[in-house]
Amino acid sequence: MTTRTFFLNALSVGFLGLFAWGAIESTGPAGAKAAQETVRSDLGIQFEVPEAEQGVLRIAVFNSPESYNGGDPIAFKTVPVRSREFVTVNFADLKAGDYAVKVFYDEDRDAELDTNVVGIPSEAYGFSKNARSAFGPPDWNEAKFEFDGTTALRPIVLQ
Ligand SMILES: [Ca+2]
Repeated sequence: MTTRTFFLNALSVGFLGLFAWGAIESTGPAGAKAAQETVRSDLGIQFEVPEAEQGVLRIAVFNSPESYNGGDPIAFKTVPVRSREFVTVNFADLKAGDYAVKVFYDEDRDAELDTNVVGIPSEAYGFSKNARSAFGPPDWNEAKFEFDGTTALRPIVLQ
């Protein structure tokens, strides 16, 4: 195996692992209970969607490095997008703390981040803080942001 092949395989695994939550059924926040505390908070995430046609945005919110690195998100949503547009998705009742967001635009609605033959994503994706890494997905420290538990709007540009 050449160094290049190894690198590309590692990159592919990194992306697939990081977006593995995409197949989770969109039934609301993970572990959500019917009765919630009365404190209202609202984390809005605004997306600039490229070349949208019939796909869906699959958005996941993580609150720890462990959940971010292949664990379950604390909240996730699936949002249909039918035209090129700005889309704002709100996540309610998140406590103050550090969060990171992953999103991809699932054009073919197969619940997976499609990749090309060398493992590079062929569907648009993004991370909070618009974190980017030249060598695969950005890590938690690059994508995390502090949410104060009231209201906030975080823009993410999909690329
Ligand atoms: Ca897909």
